[in-house]
Amino acid sequence: MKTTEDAGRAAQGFAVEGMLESVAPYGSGHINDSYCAVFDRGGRRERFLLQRVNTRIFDDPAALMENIERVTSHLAGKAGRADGSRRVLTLARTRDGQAWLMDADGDVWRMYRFIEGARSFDVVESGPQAYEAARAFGEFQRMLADLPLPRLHETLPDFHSTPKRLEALKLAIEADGMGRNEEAAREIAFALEREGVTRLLVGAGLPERVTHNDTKISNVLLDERTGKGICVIDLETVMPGLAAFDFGDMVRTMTCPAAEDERDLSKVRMEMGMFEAVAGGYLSVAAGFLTDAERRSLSEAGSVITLEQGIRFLTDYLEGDRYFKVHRAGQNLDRARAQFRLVEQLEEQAEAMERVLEGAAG
Ligand code: ADP
Ligand code: GN1
Ligand code: MG
Repeated sequence: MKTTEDAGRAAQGFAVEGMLESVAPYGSGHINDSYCAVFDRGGRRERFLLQRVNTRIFDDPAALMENIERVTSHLAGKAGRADGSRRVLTLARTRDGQAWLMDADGDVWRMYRFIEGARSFDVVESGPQAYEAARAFGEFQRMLADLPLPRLHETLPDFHSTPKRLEALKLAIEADGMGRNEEAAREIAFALEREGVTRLLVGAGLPERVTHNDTKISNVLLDERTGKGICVIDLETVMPGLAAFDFGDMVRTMTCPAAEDERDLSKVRMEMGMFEAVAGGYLSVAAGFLTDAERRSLSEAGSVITLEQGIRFLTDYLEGDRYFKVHRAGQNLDRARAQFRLVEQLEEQAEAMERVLEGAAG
């Protein structure tokens, strides 16, 4: 377990002018540990977002950070000079000029300049917010479409291989290592009944492009004053993928007004007006580059990716909560239940979603 003092020591390893004033835990991600580090530069405060990379999950930090360096410098090259530093994450360099450092315990740290006057949301609050977040992720895909070769590293191989996620669930069920199968019997049945759905995206011959792969609403910063989407963050999973992976995770997190672990399932709804906003925002940019097959794949994307996320939470629950951070007992099962409720909603409204996509811009 790392302490805030460890984080403070790591922050000192970066070449930032001024004195480190404070370091405090920040954000609500499920994987890495994030901190806000404040430096005092002669009376002027400068903030940074310091992160300890979860190397249990990302076991090749050099490859991971090489991806992030390539992606951020490509994006920075495209951002206009005015406001450019707010539109792209900027890595702080270590004292010896590297993009990350390893501490004495083998923990890996990196630090970004803090983007001020912007914030992320854990739960979507309005249509315009969904539109802006989706547009920002569309822009992100557009700007990375001409990333020069070589292909990015697959930081987590088969990350969105929904069939493999189902296989992993089956292994967890077979092992029943924590004796939790019985409590999750309904959710297990729900997932196993949908084997066909898991094969709708992967293996369908869709083109590979650079995708973000973790496009939940909390991974985009919106300007506090204008509400505009300004910067896509959390770049760990940026790698080769399908446009539908990103669109599907937007549908999962931007069309439903309930928290990811909501226990009152009557609150877990797919709101058509929000879906229109997500489709409108994303396609306002992506209509310009998607192939016909990619565009058709968007109608199933929400169900597949929401099902996949539910399968992942359920697997982790059965395996003893080893992957996703939990803050209370049963949280991963609650998360899985909420995802599966949303899958039902998406299934019920599939035709209406298709009509929206057919009628959307482009
Ligand atoms: P995790 O992988 O744990 O989700 P993120 O990279 O998404 O970590 O960061 C966690 C939170 O910190 C984000 O939801 C966002 O609110 C905030 N954040 C991340 N990067 C920055 C940044 N450069 N400037 C300001 N806030 C940031
Ligand atoms: C994790 O890091 P964070 O919290 O943004 C996970 C995503 C899941 C998400 C569910 C590397 O994302 O794949 O969709 O939780 N990231 C990784 O909230 O597994
Ligand atoms: Mg995040």
